[in-house]
Amino acid sequence: MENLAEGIRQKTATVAVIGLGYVGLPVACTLAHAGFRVLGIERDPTKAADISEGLCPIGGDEPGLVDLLAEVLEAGRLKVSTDHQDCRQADVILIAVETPVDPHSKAPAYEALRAALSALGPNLKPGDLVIVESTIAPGTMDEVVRPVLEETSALKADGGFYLAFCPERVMPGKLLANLRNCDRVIGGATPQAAELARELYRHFVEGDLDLTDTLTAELVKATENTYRDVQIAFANEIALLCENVGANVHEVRELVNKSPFRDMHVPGAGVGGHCIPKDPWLLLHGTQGKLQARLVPTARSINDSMPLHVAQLAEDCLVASGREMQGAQVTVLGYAYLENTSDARNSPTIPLVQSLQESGATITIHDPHFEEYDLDLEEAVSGSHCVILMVAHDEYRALDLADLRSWVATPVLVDGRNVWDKTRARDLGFVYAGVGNR
Ligand code: SAJ
Repeated sequence: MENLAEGIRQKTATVAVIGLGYVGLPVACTLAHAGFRVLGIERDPTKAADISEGLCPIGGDEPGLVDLLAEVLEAGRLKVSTDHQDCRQADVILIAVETPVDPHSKAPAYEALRAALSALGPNLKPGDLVIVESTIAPGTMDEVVRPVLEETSALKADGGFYLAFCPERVMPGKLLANLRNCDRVIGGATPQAAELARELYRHFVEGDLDLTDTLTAELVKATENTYRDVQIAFANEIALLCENVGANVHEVRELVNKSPFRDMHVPGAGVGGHCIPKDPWLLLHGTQGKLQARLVPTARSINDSMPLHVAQLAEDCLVASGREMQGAQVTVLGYAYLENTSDARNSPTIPLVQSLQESGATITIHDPHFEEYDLDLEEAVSGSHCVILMVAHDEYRALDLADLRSWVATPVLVDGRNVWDKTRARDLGFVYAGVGNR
């Protein structure tokens, strides 16, 4: 153990990162920038080739990542391949592959995780350190990760190799900043493994590094994202309540948050991304059905219902303007799940568009962060009977409502992210409805 600890302290240890996505690529670049020799293992050959060429597959505004990738490739400290055998050269291996849930059963879909573990196992050497960063259901380190690695490596995780779980806390748009600034939880299969992992994260994490066991660390990550989902669901329910009584939820929220110990989240058109919509199911999966959870699934259903609520607002506004959804031209502003990103994983716009199409509307999607939707805004809106804002991109915040008014055929505006002022919109002649502000 001491040799590896020293190798990590002196940055003479070689690090492999399996999965070069939103989590793996920034980590690989950051470790290479810190001075380590890093092997990036990416099973998608096109993506691996692009990254080797310095083409960053992560779109949207990602401060510093493109330059950092160029720097570490230039310095020869990051090498990218599709071959898991290269892990044989590494002393530390990080796993950052996707861990979705099955859309129907909500059970974890660990295909990518199991594939990475099975490919790594035969290339694991005695004394190596394996760190899982992907968000997983509580119990997965003991029930899946450890058994697969022990079986495929013929080594034991209590001394043969070291095993730890250090969940990522990255967010698109802040990938490198979050890596540096966020506190991190490190769960060790053994205390020694946690210590070794801390040695690694010390090189780039300026936040706290809290050591614990793997089950606690698994629970911390799944719980912190479920906490956010439940908080957002509460805000969305208050938004629906405000619509019923004719109040503005955003004014209510602002004043609620002035009272001590309140931090009401922002209601809106839905919850997307690779994390918040699925991590609650990972959390519940850990209970193996022993707990009859009520709050967490209810929060999920409230947040999943918001895009359909936006569709209903649009229908109501069209009817108020003497039209129907059937045959209407509708323009949807925003395809991403989060503002100023090009990430559409579980985007609320997807179920919205599906619902509108099922009601007979013709849809134009506009989003400057996606090549296929990066249309001229005036053209995308011209002739439209209804404009629905789903994502608060800067481009839409900067839009003058008077211009929008002059472009549309029927002045109907549905604001899913409280970007525009209701009074101004109505003064311009729009039939306006906002989530929580009708
Ligand atoms: N949203 C709301 N209201 C809010 C906050 C968010 O409707 O008050 C919506 C957003 O529009 C988006 C979704 O929820 O559609 C998720 O937004 P997010 O800001 O949570 O962004 P993520 O999913 O990229 O990041 C989350 C973060 N988790 C927490 O803040 C607890 C991030 O710190 C995690 O690293 C990330 O998940 C992850 O990778 O787990």
